[in-house]
Amino acid sequence: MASVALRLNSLLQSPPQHVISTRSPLLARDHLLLSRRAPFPRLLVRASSSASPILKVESIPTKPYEGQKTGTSGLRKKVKVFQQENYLANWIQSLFNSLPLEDYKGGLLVLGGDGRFFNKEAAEIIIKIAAGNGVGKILVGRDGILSTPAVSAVIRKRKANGGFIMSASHNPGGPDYDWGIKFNYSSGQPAPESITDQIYGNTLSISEIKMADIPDVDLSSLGTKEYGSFTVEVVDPVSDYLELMETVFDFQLIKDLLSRPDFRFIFDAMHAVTGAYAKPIFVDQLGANPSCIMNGVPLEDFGHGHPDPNLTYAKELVQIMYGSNAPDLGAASDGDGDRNMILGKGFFITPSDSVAIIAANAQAAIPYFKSGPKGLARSMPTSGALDRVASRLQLPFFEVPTGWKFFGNLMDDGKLSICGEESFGTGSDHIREKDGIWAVLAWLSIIGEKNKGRKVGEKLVSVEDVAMEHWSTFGRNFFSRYDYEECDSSKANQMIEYLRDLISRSKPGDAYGNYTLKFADDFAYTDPVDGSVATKQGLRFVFADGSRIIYRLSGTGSAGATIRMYIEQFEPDASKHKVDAQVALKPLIELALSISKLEQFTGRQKPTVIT
Ligand code: VG1
Ligand code: CO
Repeated sequence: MASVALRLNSLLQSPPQHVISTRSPLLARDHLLLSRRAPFPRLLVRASSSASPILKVESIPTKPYEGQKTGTSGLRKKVKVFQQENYLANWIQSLFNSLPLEDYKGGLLVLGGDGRFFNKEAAEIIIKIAAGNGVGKILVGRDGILSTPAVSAVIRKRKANGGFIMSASHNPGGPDYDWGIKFNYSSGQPAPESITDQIYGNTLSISEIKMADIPDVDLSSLGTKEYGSFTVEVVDPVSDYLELMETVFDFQLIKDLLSRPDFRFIFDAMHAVTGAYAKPIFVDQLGANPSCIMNGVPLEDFGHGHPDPNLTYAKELVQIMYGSNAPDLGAASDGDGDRNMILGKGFFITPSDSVAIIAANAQAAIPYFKSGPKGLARSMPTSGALDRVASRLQLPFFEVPTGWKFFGNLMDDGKLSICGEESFGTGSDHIREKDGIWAVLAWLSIIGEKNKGRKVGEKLVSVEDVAMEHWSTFGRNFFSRYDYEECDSSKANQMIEYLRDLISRSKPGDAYGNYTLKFADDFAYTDPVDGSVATKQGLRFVFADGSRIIYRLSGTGSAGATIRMYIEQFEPDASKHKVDAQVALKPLIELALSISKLEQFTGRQKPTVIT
């Protein structure tokens, strides 16, 4: 690979006989004519029969677009925005312009996505630009499918230089909805802000796209295609990921649970990417009944759904789990398979509790953690339930800003193995992304372990029992999040500025209703590994009894502004643990609405989603 890289390198740097300055109609026709001949790629790219391959690269002039700034997780916009001429190409080329040459020249990249509308066209654009910039090989999931955790797993297993994920995650898909692109680095983690800021800078001055003149690649069948010095390999989207899961979990333990006649499991793939993983993993490997998979076929528009596994958007599953004769464990995952929701019979596990419960039980139930987790971490707005587990298990603990990219350094440095976000994200250092299927397997392992040896007819330890037992040991952190989606941006910003000003004037000891302020701030984080600093990561009001109110603007939306309001209060008294979170938190929620004057600023009387 290295010598090919060098040759390609010098070719790309050497002038024009191999480089055509613009696309011409003649070229397009040539392209068509040639593509009917076999084997087309060799004809086009081999200048001679010698071992020295030449890939024809076009230089396409382009103009910058405004607003290609990466948010919490990748660049997300409406499909129609991405369909503008060169919009995606500009961003991809700007990415290559931002990476050090040695990170991709002659190197290996991975490409996959959640199967949403526009992925097919996007994959072809990305492949051609990767080839045009001298990438040696690209591994693509069949039909362009790879979940976000699977991309991370493939990057790590194949020692790739990085990878692209074509997904707007939990945002809806289809011609009128959202599309997105994320880039992950060589340990499989989302690109850090130092890179995404550079990409954004480059999008503002881009003038040229380097695109290889190769035909569209057929991504529907497995195998390798060579285009001179550039290779495309279409891989099975499941096998590397499944292999990894087998090393993390005790599959026999889960099989034993799933084969019990007194245990029923249901998984809602929400017509999103985990549809491709659910049957091979839960049914074929773990013996679950095929009828346990709902909405298992990935669709370009997620069946008109909003592939966000929460109580509002996964309502079909929620109805089943709260209905009569509900299964024992219900789970769902989002568009790109990195989020998860866990439900028991008529019982919702908040993601903040889920990560704490997984961490507390990991050593007993999951072979990957047989020596115990190295450390625990959560995003700032996630409840403090995990902090209590860390302190009891005497583990290093970290609080990072919202977004999975902040966990990667801690994992690479051996400081962290289990972490989570309140936004239905849970995961570990087996990869560098949150992982929906992993979380479901973790819960199946915990329930399996707790019921090991129980005879049919004996009462099983339920999801609810596990949560109650956890709360009686650690206390309960009541938590809720209110989302106000698609607010008017300027009004949402005014509210945030108003709160910033209030914070600058606040001091410890101030009274807020019945609560006494401990401190209020705008969360900033210094990465303990590389010293990088992230500021303005959420406005916090922390009270003397540990209760918290947090406000942030979402960085993943594609229209208007989404305000997120997070509320948390600790309750040590076990006799109060069964209270509904909305009831327990009512006074604090009212205080949060009044402090922020949210209704006054936005005109919204009700949130769009309550978690
Ligand atoms: C949201 C969540 C955040 C998560 C991010 C990406 O970001 O709050 O915790 O990491 O989505 O998740 P924001 O900025 O909208 O609050 V995913 O599943 O979209 O990759
Ligand atoms: Co996601």
